[in-house]
Amino acid sequence: MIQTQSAEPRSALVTGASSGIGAATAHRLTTDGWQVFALARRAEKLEHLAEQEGIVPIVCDVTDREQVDEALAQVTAEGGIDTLINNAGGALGVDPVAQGRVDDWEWMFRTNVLGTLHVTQTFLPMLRAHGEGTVLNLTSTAGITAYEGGAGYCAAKSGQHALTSTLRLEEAEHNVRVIEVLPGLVQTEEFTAKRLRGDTAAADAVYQGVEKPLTAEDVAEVIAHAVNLPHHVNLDQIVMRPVAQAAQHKVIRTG
Ligand code: 8X3
Repeated sequence: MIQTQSAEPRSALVTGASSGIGAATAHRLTTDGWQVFALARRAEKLEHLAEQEGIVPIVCDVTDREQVDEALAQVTAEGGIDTLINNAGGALGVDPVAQGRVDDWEWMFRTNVLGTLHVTQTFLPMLRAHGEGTVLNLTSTAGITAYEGGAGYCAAKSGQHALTSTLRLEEAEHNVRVIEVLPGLVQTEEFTAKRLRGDTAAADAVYQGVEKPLTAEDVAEVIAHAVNLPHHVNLDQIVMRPVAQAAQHKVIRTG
């Protein structure tokens, strides 16, 4: 049996930590004894995390390099990290390419791709200096499979997927492992509602009849497993879906 990583205290930065997979990951890691710096854009959404021991909330928009630099200063002052979890991102719109809104595409590229770039570039020197650094990027099955109405999101996640694969090749010589988690259908309070511009009825329909979509906690469990493994074990790419979603186009619905 593989032993999990040593008892040495671990410390992670989690972006997009105010809700969904980010918040669940922050909670999950603290239960394993990690210190977690929880980054999010919205201060009021971070308040509930501040109450949990082991979590240091930091207000930061990952698309703003100056704010990311300020986050680095705070994390440095408070002991640093060995693990970076790039979770911030999201989807906007389900339009076909013919009608896709350029603003939506730009937002998706800024948050998913450039946000990951800003935070990764900023924290890489710290991760290299640690000697056993880890970067975990939360992408999506949309990054490896196209589907109708998904072009903007698929393109952004595909870009983040390519960034992640490249980073793994480049950072191995610095002993920084690079993990990619690619979830399929995950039901969270915000992801689909935001994508569908607040149309909660349409958002509910996405999950209708799917008995058990993945939850944020399911994904957090997998992330925790991957980063708790001994550092020489690199789970390169973890594709995870609910059993009811055999493929992007094949979702089993009951009722
Ligand atoms: C979300 C997965 O299937 O909505 O990252 O594109 S999907």
